[in-house]
Amino acid sequence: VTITTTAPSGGPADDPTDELVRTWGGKPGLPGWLTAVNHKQIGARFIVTAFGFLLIAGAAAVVMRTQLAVPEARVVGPQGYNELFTMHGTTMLFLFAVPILEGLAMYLVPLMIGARDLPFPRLNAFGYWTYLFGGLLLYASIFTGSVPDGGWYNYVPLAGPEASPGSNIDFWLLGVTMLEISGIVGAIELIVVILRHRAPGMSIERMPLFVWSSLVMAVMILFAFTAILTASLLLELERKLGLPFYRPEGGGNPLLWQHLFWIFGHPEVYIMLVPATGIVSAIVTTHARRPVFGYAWVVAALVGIGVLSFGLWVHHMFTVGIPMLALSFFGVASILIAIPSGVQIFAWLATLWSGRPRWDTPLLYVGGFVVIFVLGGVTGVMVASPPFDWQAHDTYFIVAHFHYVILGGVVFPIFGGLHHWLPKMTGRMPSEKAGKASFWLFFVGFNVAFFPLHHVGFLGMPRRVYTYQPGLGWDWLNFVSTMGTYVMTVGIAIFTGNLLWSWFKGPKAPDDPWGGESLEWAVPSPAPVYNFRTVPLVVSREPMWDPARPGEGGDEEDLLLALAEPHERRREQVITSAVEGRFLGVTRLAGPSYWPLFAAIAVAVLMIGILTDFYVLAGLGLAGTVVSVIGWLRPPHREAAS
Ligand code: HEM
Ligand SMILES: [Cu+2]
Repeated sequence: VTITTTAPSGGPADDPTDELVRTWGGKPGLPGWLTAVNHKQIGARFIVTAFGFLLIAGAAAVVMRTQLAVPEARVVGPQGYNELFTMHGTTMLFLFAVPILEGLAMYLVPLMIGARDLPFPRLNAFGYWTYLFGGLLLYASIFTGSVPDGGWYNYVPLAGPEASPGSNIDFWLLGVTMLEISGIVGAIELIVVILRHRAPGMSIERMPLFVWSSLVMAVMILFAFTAILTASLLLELERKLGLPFYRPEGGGNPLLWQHLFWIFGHPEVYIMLVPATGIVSAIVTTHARRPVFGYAWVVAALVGIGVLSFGLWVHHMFTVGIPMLALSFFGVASILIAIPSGVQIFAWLATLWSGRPRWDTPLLYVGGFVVIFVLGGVTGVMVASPPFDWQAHDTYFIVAHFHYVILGGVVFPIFGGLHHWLPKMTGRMPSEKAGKASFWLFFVGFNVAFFPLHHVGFLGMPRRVYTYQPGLGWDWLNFVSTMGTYVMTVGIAIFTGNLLWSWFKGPKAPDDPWGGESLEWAVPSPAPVYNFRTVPLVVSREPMWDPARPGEGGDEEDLLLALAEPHERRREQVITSAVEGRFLGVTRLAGPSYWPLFAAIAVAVLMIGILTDFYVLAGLGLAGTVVSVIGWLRPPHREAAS
């Protein structure tokens, strides 16, 4: 492959931009939609679908809080309540938080590192379809009347074949298995693109912190999702074939489930939190208009959290009868993780302090995040101590604690990030007025909804109860909490309305509306399908704040490696070295194809076959998966001919 440096534009007849669109674009219409592989299209689908699931899970939460507003209410019964909290928790974690964060990373990371697409575009499309079908499978349980009801943790033996003979738990295990596959696929894409396809010159210490956080998230997903995938498959084997993995009568051990589950389940919290802090770092840098304070410390904190979080899982099992020494070990480790989290908080505060912060909506959401997350961290240190946990275990104190951490720590940054990056995605600006209103309603409503739950937990109210008796001192606290939930719901509705309005009707966005520092702001809004006309050469950590901004052309510093001559119509992407970001060569990426969609359908058929004990169907699904994968790997003859 010849690498030439060319001027950014040719003559009108040979417009390279146009050729690039034709090289990187997809088919028009419905076929184009079904065969799409571009990282921005797939990323946007993840974001939109996950946001839809947030609204569904939020609606389930509103029903639960309405049921709990007054004692002995009859909005739902005990079985309905079990189903609601199971679907709420499962949807929030597996269908909303992780997919939206992976989707944001899929969308933004290639733009931030100067790449044109993710390294395995068809695999990426497959990841989206498995995610969508996994979610639909989970929700299809509504139509068969067997909605998962074992909590998002599905403890055995209650989730085992004897105590849960229906297919409720099978829906959960098989649906979530598809979501796990999708999560792992996304993680592989992100790891490879970050380590191999950064623009030349972007050494590892010039990577934006959002990219760092995406890398840590992806590595964590690889390990954690493998654990839950294993756990679910073993439980499904126990349920369908009677293999005794978790049943003591056959030599199994129910605690094996808890260990495998929490080896995934604890890191899961940080899988969401780490990229959320990456969003926070990006917003703080841009809106404080200053490079982030203590970059190296923040990177160390991200990596530290990633490693440490795999050593804490037993704090979810402090009450199951663990030896004293292990209790102390896991208690101390749980307290330790507050240190890297604190390092990041200080870095952001120092950046804001020494910068010139502009309190636009994204930065407001960051402010809300800091306040709520610190409160969640304080209660986290409290429950990290086993004797305290023995008291608080399974009470509303825990519900309050983890909603402070995940809602404050994850949803606030995501909302800030959506407001921040939406102009790049849609080419239109959201309304600041509506954004600020949504923030204050969400922030105040959240605290009114969840702060009283700490106290009602101390008064002994257990979690996962569908109702309670009057006169226990819980009544007014629950009522206040439910009112707060309604206020928060209005805030979320305004936020959603603002996004939709701006997407279709908002004023046109400039390329760089906030004066950002990283490369995604170098390209037009919305980003063109090929991202960068020529590959940028990176010489600093904040390329957009360099005297010679990339993409403006003219300067030598600015430019830029052209790939194959555009008229050759090859989807090419540079390969660089993992640490220094040295240019190593060029690779070709696959183009649009139906095969990823077929493969995901086949996987869904396999799952439905297992679910319905219809093993011929399962066999067909398996065969279809193999055929589809062969189809998608076949060399693209037709493409070469054109
Ligand atoms: C939109 C505002 C939210 C409200 C009003 C809300 C409310 C609730 C309620 C009432 C419960 C049931 C408590 C019980 O009976 O034990 C619950 C459980 C739970 N929530 Fe939320 N929640 C919200 C957002 C979230 C978010 C954003 C996440 C995660 C990203 C989340 C994750 C969970 C989990 C994992 C459970 C435990 C489910 C289980 O025990 O199986 N929630 N929430
Ligand atoms: Cu934990």
